[in-house]
Amino acid sequence: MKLKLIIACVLVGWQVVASGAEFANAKPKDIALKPIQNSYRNVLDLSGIWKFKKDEKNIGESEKWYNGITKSRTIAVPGSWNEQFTDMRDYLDWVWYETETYIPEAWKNEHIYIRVDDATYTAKVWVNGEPVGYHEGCHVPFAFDLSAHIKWNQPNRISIKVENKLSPGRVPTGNVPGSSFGNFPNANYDFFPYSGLNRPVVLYSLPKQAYIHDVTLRTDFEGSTGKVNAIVEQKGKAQSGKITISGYGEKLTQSLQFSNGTANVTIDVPNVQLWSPENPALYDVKVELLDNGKVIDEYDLHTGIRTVSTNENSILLNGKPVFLKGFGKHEDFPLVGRGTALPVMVKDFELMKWTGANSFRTTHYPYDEEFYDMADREGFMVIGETPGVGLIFGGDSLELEQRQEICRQYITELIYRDKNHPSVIMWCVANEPSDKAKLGTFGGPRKTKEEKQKAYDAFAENFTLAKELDPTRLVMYVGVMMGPTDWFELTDVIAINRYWGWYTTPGDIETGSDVISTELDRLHRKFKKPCMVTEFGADTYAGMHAVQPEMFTEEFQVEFIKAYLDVAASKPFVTGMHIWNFADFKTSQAVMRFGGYNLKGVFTRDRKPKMAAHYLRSRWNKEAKE
Ligand code: BDP
Repeated sequence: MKLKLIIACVLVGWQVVASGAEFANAKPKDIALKPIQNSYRNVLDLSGIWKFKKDEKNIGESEKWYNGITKSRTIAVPGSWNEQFTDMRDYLDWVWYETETYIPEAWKNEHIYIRVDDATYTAKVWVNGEPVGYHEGCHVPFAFDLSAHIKWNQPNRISIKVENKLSPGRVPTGNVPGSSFGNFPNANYDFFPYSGLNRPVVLYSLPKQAYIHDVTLRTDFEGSTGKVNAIVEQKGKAQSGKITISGYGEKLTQSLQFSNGTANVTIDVPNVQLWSPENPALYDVKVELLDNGKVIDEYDLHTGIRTVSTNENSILLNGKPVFLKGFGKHEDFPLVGRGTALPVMVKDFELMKWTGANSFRTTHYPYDEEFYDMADREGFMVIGETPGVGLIFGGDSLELEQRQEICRQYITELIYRDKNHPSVIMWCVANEPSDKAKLGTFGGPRKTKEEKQKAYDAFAENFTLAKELDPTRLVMYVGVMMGPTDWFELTDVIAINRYWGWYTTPGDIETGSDVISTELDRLHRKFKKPCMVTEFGADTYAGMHAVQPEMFTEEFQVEFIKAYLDVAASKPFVTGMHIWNFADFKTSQAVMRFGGYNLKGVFTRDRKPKMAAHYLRSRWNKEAKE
């Protein structure tokens, strides 16, 4: 208890030092609704060319760079800085971004917010030289109220200081002492630690008198009647509101009565069109706030009516077993790094559909929000993952507490942000967490019994939080080879990443597939839950061939994938197979990463198909017809 208190005090102290007393911490609830443009709300996208400057010595604040940076260079936002400059590929320390904008006169009587969709890893924001807020964490948005800092009829300066240092107290972790990962930069994961403002920065306005702060839609159905439960939260004091659901010949309106700022209604939708990959039926949802009968705010979104559950063998969508065919992916592309690149996103959906896939996991962090809208429309089942990759339960207790804190924050931010997407059927709270005392999944001593229990309890807390925030979806984590299996007690689906025949018994696909087969049987026998292999694959140098399959050739990749898919097809309790990876991607440098790339893509990094992509296309499309 005493220790907990000390840790908490140190943590609070750390935050004050790190963020400065005047910087407010971001509130996760403020990102619950994506900014939209309609008659009551406005959005001003600040994407474009910004000023940029390195701050290697961290002197920017004492030299007041927030009053304007001098001798700056030019950077594109969104985009990762590591790709844009010849001297900054491995630079992960402090930098400053700056832009200026006028704010429309029409926003004068509104709340004005800034939303940064991704500042990896920590960010401090100033407006017109005044501190506004601080956020820690990668690939999740944050928002701050700027209303008090705006200047009218003149440019407003927005300064954002960002760094992405790899450290054991962060999630994902990096620079862990004694780590056996062995890569540079020394991240505890293989994808490249792309840094900076990877996604758009927008300003947006919300009506002054009252605005819709959150909308949570939960769906169900009985017979041919769909049920949409809507929980609407307002800020301010609108007298009442209404919600309208329309689509497929129906237009259903219900009034909203608020008590302590929240209204809760359930709407019956007759002759429901259920959402599924075969029929991604979406209904329009309009939420309005009213004052004396006059509309004062409106939020527009969509919903797909569907349920998700499991039985012993399968994930059930709308009560029927589904098989998840697809990939683990990355947001990764030449020149943009991890930056938002909408044509690449559209192409990826095109190619996934071309292979016959119906699903993907947002490995290893939440993606740009456009992905989820697209998945809703295109009928993809998504496993939404937090940035909890390479999570360890070793280190000192302060680091442990810091990691737990940020994991809880990520789960909250992820669920607040993505909860209304019918495509998202499962939350993944961590990829390959390890209970070893040291880092390096394959190295390091196992922890003592007490330490293991502590790790289990901490991990269980994350599951409980996810279930509390969203009782309607499945919750899982992904287990690592040779990792703890007792943690599967916590999950709805047993998900494992396996490379038998690649990292072990390299080149021997037959032995590898025997091992995965036995292991799947054992896991299912023990836990009686549906199983899926969330990663399996082989590095493949596009254009390398051999008559007899040999590691790194296209033939080997096809045989490896085929062997694993055949094993899965023989087991009725396997509910999905995700190939690692959709496309080759940039990594830190390591002996196992030729040229600084993970080459397990079935497409090359520039999206050309390897033989395996053609193989999947013929196999998965044939299966769809059977
Ligand atoms: C898995 C990780 C994934 C790696 C993959 C690999 O989850 O991020 O890229 O191994 O080694 O353990 O290719």
